[in-house]
Amino acid sequence: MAVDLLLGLQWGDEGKGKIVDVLTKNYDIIARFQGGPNAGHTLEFDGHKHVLHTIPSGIFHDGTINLVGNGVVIDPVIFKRELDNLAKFNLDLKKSLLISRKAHLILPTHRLLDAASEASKGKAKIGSTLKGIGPTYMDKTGRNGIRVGDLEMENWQDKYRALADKHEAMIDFYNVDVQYDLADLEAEFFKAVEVLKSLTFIDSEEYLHQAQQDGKTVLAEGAQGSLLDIDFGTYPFVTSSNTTAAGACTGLGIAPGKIKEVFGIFKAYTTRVGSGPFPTELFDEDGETMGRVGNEFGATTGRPRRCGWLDLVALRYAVQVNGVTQLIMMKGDVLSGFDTLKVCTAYNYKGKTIHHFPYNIEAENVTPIYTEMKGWQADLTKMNEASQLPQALNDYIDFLEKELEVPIKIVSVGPDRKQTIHRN
Ligand code: 2SA
Ligand code: MG
Repeated sequence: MAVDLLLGLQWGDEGKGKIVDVLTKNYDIIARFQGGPNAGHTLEFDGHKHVLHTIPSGIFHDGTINLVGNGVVIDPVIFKRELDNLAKFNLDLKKSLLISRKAHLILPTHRLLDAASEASKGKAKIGSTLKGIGPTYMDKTGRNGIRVGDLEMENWQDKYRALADKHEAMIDFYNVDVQYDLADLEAEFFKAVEVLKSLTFIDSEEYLHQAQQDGKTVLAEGAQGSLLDIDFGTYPFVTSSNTTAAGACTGLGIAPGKIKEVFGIFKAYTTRVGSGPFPTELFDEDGETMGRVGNEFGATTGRPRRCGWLDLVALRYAVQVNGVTQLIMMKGDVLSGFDTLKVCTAYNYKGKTIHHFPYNIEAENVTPIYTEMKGWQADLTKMNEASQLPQALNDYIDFLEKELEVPIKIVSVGPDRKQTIHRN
């Protein structure tokens, strides 16, 4: 019996979907524990490319159970769309996709509130994906939310009406230009709720407890990244859930002592989508090259991602907060062709050299201090064994392992399942 976690260590989009898909064969259950359809997990295999938003990344594996945990927020409309996209695979979703009764629902008005809130902030906007994530978690902690389990009750629509009416008043209060036709949105929502109800709702903490008793293995799949954590991220430019390891305990009902491996996944460089500070961000040709070669566009919104050098100050912080036991490095192939690579190992913070991640990383306080390393030229995308990796890449990996004090066990050299190198 064991629960392992897989988490993004940067600002999201590290490639979690691909790695969960690669690791799935080792687990009986894949569980999402936080976030919602703001996530975009991309999987590529057999020439197909799939983006999942709410559904766990083990869905394409026969015999794997996929669980949407209590910490997740679900938009029935987007969920239905995901299901529609899966239809051609003939999966037995009634059996392989289970949903926690305690997961909260994203209502159409939550999405509208998200838009109104962002519009009211002007230039200071968070850069939200506008999926209603913040307002839904606000209703959860404000004790007003509607949960999946409510859909099994007679009177849930009364609860819905009261909450949606309140939201409309709040939207008016923002006094910004948000156009909508609630009747249309609600028709779509209620139709999607019926589809959601055709799936299996469970008391997921009890289910996971039993599964562990029966010797089953669980992989908890994180969404977004550690630097977007509501507590430890670059607040307020964060998402509204705990994306770090502790979130798996509260988002699934798993006791801390049950967690074994914590897989931390990071890109060989750094990206960020949305607003907020980013010390190693590049505005030059190098940053442009990373974005182009790495195809750095949001999987949910298509927004171009900001790119920059690897930031070991931030990465070390994420490794600490999560208790990472194994590292997985993604997209090393994107750095092929650079003569010189830079890695940020410390910050100049208000004139002093520091090695920890400070309260405020705004550009006026923080300048990255870089170590330069030799780049590699070889095309990595056809490689599948550690012995094939160029020396300069091995040096890069050794340097990171020394700085982070955690082994890098997997190096990914392309989006396909097959482009994955295991190191011992
Ligand atoms: P939100 O939507 O309210 O949670 O946004 C708050 C901040 O969190 C960031 N955020 C993300 N950053 C990277 N990837 C995310 N998911 C999608 C993907 C993003 C996309 O996987 O590609 O398609 O644009 C994600 N979700 C939230 C967001 O940019 C805000 O800074
Ligand atoms: Mg993503």
